[in-house]
Amino acid sequence: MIKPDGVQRGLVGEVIKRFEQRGYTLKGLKLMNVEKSLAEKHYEDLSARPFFPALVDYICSGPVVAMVWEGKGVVATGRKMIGATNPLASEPGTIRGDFAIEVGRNVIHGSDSVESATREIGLWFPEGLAQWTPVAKPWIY
Ligand code: RTP
Repeated sequence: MIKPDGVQRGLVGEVIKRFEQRGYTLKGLKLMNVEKSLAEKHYEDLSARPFFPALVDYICSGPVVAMVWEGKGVVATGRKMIGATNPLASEPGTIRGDFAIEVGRNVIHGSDSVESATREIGLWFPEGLAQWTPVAKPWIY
């Protein structure tokens, strides 16, 4: 998910470009405003943390771009491409390492496990995903 600051700063194309160029396949994409209930559900594991109310307000503060990416190792590799939670600890070359300095404005969210991704796809895309016709090119996963 490209968070509101990423959308406001015009980083949508940059993020999509990085995932496409790496070889991942776009399976879902939408610009949307986030209801408080969805943000609270998405981050429910963090509900006891002191920054939770500010985090929910941040996610609801403007449109986000929800995306689903598919391909070999996409969850683990996607997290590497995104960088550490605190952008000051993110390596240059990662999305947060190249574009952010504030943990509370860190541009993008990525699911932290396949199980989380499955849960989050259900939350963010209850309508389901577009269907791809299988392609006979082995380098497109
Ligand atoms: P995300 O879920 O957004 O991909 O981030 P993450 O796994 O790298 O980090 P997580 O621990 O799940 O935290 C979720 C988001 O909460 C905000 N945060 N603020 N003020 C703070 O100390 C603090 N710590 C975390 C960040 O926006 C983080 O991405």
